[in-house]
Amino acid sequence: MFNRRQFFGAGAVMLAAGAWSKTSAMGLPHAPSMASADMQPPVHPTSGPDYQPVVTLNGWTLPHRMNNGVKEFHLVAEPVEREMANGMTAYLWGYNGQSPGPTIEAVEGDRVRIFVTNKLPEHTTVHWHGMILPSGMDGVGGLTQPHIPVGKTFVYEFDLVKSGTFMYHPHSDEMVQMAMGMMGFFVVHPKDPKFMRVDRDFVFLLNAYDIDPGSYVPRVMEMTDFNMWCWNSRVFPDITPLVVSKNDRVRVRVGNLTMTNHPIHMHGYDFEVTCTDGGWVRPEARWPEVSIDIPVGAMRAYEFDARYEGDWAIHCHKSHHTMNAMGHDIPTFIGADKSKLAAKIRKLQPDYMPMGTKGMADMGEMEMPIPENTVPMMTGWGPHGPIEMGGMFSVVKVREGISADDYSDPGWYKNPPGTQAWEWTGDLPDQTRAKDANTQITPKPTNE
Ligand SMILES: [Cu+2]
Repeated sequence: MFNRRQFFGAGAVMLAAGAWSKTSAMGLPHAPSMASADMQPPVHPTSGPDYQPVVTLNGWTLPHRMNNGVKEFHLVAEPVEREMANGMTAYLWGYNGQSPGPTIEAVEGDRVRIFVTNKLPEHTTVHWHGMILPSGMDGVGGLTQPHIPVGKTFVYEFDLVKSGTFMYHPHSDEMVQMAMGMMGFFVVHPKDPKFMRVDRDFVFLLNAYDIDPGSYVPRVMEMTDFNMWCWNSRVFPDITPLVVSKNDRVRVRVGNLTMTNHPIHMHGYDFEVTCTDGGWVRPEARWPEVSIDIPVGAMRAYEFDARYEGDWAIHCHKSHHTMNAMGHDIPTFIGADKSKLAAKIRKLQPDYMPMGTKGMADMGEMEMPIPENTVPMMTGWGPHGPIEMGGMFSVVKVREGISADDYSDPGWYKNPPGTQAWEWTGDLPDQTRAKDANTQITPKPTNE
């Protein structure tokens, strides 16, 4: 066991010893594990102040127990198998069976005691990003505590002095452990149930991996060239839709633990940032947005009133981030005449099809043969054809009369007659620009 004196400092030993012996008497809290990558229903409070619980896209909330007025949680850092999409599983590191770890929810004013058991093959710690707490609880291995050795359990205990949206992740071999998926959300609800109350509250973390198609383990040394752009270690078309009842007040909390910024864009609405990982934004300090840049190592929460029914896209506006694994070395062939080349290649490989001469849209439509354990670069079918997206993309589905705890997919929106883009079937005026759809934009070769 560790030396309690190192942990709490000499002055606090007596108090801490009291707290510790009570805890020991109860033993470790249960550490539930989640096998599913499906979004789990919100967990309403059973004691203390009321709050609107969050839902974690393709995730879940960690249960707790009460021990003499302290909320106790048990995180287990361990290797996990995460289903990133139907047909693709990644071998990651996470907490309690999944990556990201479960969302921790508590209330401003709570005292929390969080047990962290290390079942990784190397040491770890947990840092509570954005929390106001004693230095010795900050989880920086080597600086504020010894690293948690393999097989050991450490205890973090502190008061939640402010409400807001925080994150947790290791501060111990951080590059590797975060590249392997170790992260989670920590939501502290306001003590006043009426303060900043919403009807639906969604949370997700932006994370990125470099996983070669057909393989299972992320390349942890990658600095910039990631190929799996995820929300909660999940990619489109298998990210849970954000289901909302018309006229709900909705909050979306987005944390960024990737190595680049992500401008998150939501269609159909304008909205305001109401919270960062630093705290709530005063009403007079907010301004309207339709895209919010989420900086690296930061959280932004925005809110809107769901006045407009429909299926509204929500996605990262960096278009390479709405793609799944792809070969980054593919040259651009738009406008290139590959017919002669295709004929030559077909002599060697009869099935060869030239790709990308008119853009890449054909990739969304074709069921291309792909290696095992990967997902197509762009995919997903909507009610009107291929959606041609991947990665950081989902749909906000606003419908009339969805009951409070119902987050099940209502299917595709049926646009009322006269409110959907239609095809012009009358006369077409003379085309003054490209007369021929196959116009080549590369110079014709002169020496063939
Ligand atoms: Cu992005």
